[in-house]
Amino acid sequence: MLKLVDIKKIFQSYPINSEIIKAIPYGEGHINNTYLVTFKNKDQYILQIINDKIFHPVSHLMENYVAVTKFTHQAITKRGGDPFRETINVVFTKNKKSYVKYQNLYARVLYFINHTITLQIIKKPQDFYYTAVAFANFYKILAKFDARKLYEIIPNFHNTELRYKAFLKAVKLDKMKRAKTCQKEIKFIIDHQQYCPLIVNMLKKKTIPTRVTHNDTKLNNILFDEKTHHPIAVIDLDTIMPGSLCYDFGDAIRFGTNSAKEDDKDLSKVHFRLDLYEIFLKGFLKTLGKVITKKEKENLALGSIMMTLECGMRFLTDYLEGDHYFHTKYPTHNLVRARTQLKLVSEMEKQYKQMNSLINKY
Ligand code: ADP
Ligand code: GN1
Ligand code: MG
Repeated sequence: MLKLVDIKKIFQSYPINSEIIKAIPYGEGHINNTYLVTFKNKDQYILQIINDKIFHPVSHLMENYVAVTKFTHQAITKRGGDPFRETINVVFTKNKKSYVKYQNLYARVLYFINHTITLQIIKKPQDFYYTAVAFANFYKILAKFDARKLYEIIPNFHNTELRYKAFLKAVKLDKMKRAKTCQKEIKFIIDHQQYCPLIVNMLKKKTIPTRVTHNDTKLNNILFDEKTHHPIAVIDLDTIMPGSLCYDFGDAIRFGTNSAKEDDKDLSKVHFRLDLYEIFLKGFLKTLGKVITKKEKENLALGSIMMTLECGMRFLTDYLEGDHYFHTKYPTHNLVRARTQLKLVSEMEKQYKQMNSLINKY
């Protein structure tokens, strides 16, 4: 964790004429380190220490980030919205830079969107309907964004076939000697390998289009108004790259339809909620209208299973490799996460027919 003195030093690069009175760790992200920083004059900012092992070079990441946020800012202004509330805005340094290097760290500062909350689990179904509407509107905005302006900051991010190969390699190397503790999970993934190339191949054959997508459509990457629970902004824009709508839909389903937390140790609490799937599907399809193709629609249920399997596989790979990717709080954290994902996959498979027939309903 950063010390207050270091946070103060980072902010010396920024044109803010006040004194920091408080800085607290903020949010539940697995990748960056996020702080809420409060100044004496009551201004508040989000400070993020960028995970430069994952996002590199940081200059490319921030070029993407600035391009996308400027574009969304303009689109929101055009539609008469509040561009400082409905999207992320980067604060530039005194030297007009979008990030600073401090010692061996890379930091960026964002305008804090206040009076908002993030949800880790759906309690009111309507919140999930609005999550779908928020993401779908975001794609509508980005449909006009020129994908050639973006660096593929994590190449093959959702190439499930390559993720599977990386998983097999981690099992074989068994660097931490942990494979013996997760034989059941390893077998489950191997038994489900047939899913891995399906969407990648559709993209390759252009059966479904490659679009500018978010690639991390977790419920906690949406800010909701703290009082009305209306969706305010789509955040966490580090992974915006060319991708598939089926994956983005699937990732939102993976996280949001879970009746328990992503890292619940009690698997008896973890269930795939078909009712929430239907609500999200409805909001997504109604908002996207003709933007989504027939083939994409047909593969939304498949995308949900695949993203959940992929995520389970990624957590287990990281567990086997010694937790170098996702932030963990205890040694089996990634294994616990993998288990919830694999349980969800098996429940989705049992309800696959219903998942598909609901698509025809909307
Ligand atoms: P990570 O990649 O680690 O998930 P995020 O960009 O999602 O990082 O930020 C982590 C959390 O910080 C979010 O889930 C949200 O709660 C909070 N957050 C991030 N940016 C803002 C912002 N501009 N205003 C308010 N809250 C924010
Ligand atoms: C990470 O950044 P965060 O916590 O929103 C990860 C996603 C995973 C997710 C699993 C850049 O998301 O791909 O699906 O954890 N982000 C990156 O919870 O790898
Ligand atoms: Mg996040």
